[in-house]
Amino acid sequence: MPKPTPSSPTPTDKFTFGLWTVGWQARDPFGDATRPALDPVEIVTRLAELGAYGVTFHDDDLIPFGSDDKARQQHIRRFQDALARTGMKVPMATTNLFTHPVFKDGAFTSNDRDIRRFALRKVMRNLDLAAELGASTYVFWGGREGAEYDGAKDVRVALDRFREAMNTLTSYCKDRGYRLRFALEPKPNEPRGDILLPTIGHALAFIGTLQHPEMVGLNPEVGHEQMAGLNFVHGIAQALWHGKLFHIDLNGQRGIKYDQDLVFGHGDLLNAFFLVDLLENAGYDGPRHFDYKPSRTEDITGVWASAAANMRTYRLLRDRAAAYRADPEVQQAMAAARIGQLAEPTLGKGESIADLLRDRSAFESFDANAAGARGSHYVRLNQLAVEHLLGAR
Ligand code: DIG
Ligand code: MN
Ligand code: MN
Repeated sequence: MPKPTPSSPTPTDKFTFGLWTVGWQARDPFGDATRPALDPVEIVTRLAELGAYGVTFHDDDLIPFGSDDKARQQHIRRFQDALARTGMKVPMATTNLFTHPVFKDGAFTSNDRDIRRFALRKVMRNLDLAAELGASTYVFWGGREGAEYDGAKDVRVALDRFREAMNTLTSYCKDRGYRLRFALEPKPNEPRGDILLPTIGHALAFIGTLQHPEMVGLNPEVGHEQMAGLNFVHGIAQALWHGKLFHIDLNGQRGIKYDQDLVFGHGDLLNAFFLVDLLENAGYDGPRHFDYKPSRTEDITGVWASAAANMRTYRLLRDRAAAYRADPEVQQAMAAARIGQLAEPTLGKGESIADLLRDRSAFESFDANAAGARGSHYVRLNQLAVEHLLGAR
């Protein structure tokens, strides 16, 4: 029987939430808000009570767009007091470059140069606040960087402007000694018909062209890759392989449809199981950040229950994945599937191409039919994972 998972998370689990998640008033393109706005101080307090480690925010989540300096300072001071009182951290911050109509055609890649300059200044101001609050990661989700019509945006030129923005902002941080790393968050579409840097792969390629690529990594979101029909575990594995998993947005998505931002695990649960297995075994030491929306159907009680559900599901999956790896039958099934053999370099130590060409067992006398008849036993291995996930082992 699996050992019971303690019900309450603690800050050592490093669970964090965006202010905009539990604070979402549930307004959508087809309906008004179903919930009242929440005070950031209440969000910090309630999430701390639930066992969270920290909160993250967009500038406008904390300081309403257009606030004067006096109001700005009051909002910041109240937030800092709540952080001090609860011990909650702010590991990540980001900029809202998507709500105000000024950004309707993008921020860094708006066709209007004055809007691009406004966007840069808006980010710079929040980079200052992020550094002041001790954040280590700054996320860039280009939700409005894109187009609905192929003739509206020359993507090559838009990428020039996106790169110019990244180079300007990384230089801004370096000049000020901010120990912030940037994390790009890919998404294929919504709210734009097509968003630039739509997947982990596109973003990785873009990072390689930047002036300070060492400062820029990824903040992949579960549902965003899955909206593109991609396997999130594979994407995270490649992000880790490149050393570029700087942060992560955990949530749930049920197939290729609008961005559902469900509770973590409430979408593809088996993929979530292997994601937690990967994060816990690959040495990812960043926050386990939930970027989700409490469903519009929920009342405020449901909002806090959904926040707790994210953390409990992650902890349950972490325990089930540990039991899976510790299970002798799983270890036997892994051996039968020759999982370990993949880690063995294909060429022997010091073996040259000439050596390989001389090795007749590699080609001339290789029995491809016999090799092709081997079984991989992956189904047995996956069934064991399913049984651990179901608490049946
Ligand atoms: C949406 O998935 C985006 C925005 O909420 C924010 O910019 C980013 C932060 O994780 N995720
Ligand atoms: Mn999303
Ligand atoms: Mn996100």
